[in-house]
Amino acid sequence: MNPEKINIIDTVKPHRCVLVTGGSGFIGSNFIRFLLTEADFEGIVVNLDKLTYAGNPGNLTDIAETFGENRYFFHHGDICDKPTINRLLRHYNIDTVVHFAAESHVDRSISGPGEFIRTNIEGTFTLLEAAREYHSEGGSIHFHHVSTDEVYGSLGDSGYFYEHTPYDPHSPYSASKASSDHLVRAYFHTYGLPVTVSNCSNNYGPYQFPEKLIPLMILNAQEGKTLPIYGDGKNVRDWLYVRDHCVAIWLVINKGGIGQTYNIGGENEYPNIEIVGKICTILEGKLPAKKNSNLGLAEGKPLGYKDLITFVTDRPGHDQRYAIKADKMRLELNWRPAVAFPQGLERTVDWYLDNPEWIRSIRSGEYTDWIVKNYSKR
Ligand code: NAD
Ligand code: TDX
Repeated sequence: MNPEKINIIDTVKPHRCVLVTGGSGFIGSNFIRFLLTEADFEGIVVNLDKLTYAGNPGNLTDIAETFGENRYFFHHGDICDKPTINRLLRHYNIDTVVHFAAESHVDRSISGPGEFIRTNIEGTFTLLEAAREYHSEGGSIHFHHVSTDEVYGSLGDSGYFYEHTPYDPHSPYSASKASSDHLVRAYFHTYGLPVTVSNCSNNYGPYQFPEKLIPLMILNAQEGKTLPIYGDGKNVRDWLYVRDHCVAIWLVINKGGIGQTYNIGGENEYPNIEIVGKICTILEGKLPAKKNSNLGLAEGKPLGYKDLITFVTDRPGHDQRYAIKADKMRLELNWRPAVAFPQGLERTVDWYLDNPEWIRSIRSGEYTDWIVKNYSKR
């Protein structure tokens, strides 16, 4: 039996229609694929996505072909647009909202925090207001909010983040996510809106936009570009394979306590420099640098992928270490991450090597043309 196959049939509530926000992004698209192809779920998925630079309908082309017009519906829209959300909730009889939509990249939040405040705080508020009204009219709804461990701040060499760890966000991104978490819990306490919240560690896997550490390093190395390491490279992150995260979210929605928060971690802590070293080693095995014409063989050029590593100025306010103790997930919901890091990282490298067309489309931004093609006719 495949140990990664988790049977949650006995736990599934009779969901009919799930609204996924940000379903064209990295985790959202993996979640929709999991729900429609692997989970014990027979309902409908509605994906509401604004298709920012990070949202790509190409992440779900196969899903749209297989389930479109039947069990998968895409709506191009903004979570700050309340009339649209009101219409979707009622039209589809939504009973579950899984809220992924966000501005998600810390570096972008440092150079331009405004959009983070708008989408992550105002957008979550708008969704909550719409859900509250729908609920007060008798609509049965469960609101699951997807958040991050960055809300807890930074750890030293020891210790872990627990659900009860006080919030101490340091970047505009984490401050905006912290604010949205508080709003979600406030709607539970004040209005009785049925909510759950999950805070997870760094995800990795297929379809991640190549601005985040792992895909950026895979693509840069493959293309013979420098591998920029912020500061001394000793900052530590805990890595969670995206499918493990999707399984955990679905368990929380089906078995989690209403009003409860669950921390989801990968049990995979590594300093950044080690991660980049591992990526270089895997790539050397699959596409030896000496045979990669992007690196060049001329004198003075790099000999191997590790020679591309370049230490650069540190990220302002760079959190030192994140680490989650996922005891509550383990003890209450019997969940543990199934994918070991070496296996997950190799799978991820393979996926990026095997999908040059996806990378080309992401790089060209041509998926934006998809919006024009599909929506200008209206
Ligand atoms: P992502 O940046 O890959 O995708 C975000 C998606 O949201 C995109 O499809 C984008 O088009 C959409 N979006 C942005 N603004 C929108 C708006 N105003 N209205 C509708 N759609 C909008 O993000 P991700 O990495 O998949 O993260 C998903 C969620 O998980 C986020 O809430 C993030 O904070 C959280 N999270 C991510 C990680 C991680 O490692 N990636 C870790 C912890 C938590
Ligand atoms: O080029 C780089 N060089 C580098 O050293 C990049 C892009 C990152 N880094 C470092 C910064 C971090 O210590 O690598 C680490 C990981 O960076 P990111 O991939 O940007 O992730 P992080 O800042 O940890 O935040 C991520 O995890 C929590 C997601 O982007 C968030 O959405 C999530 O909430």
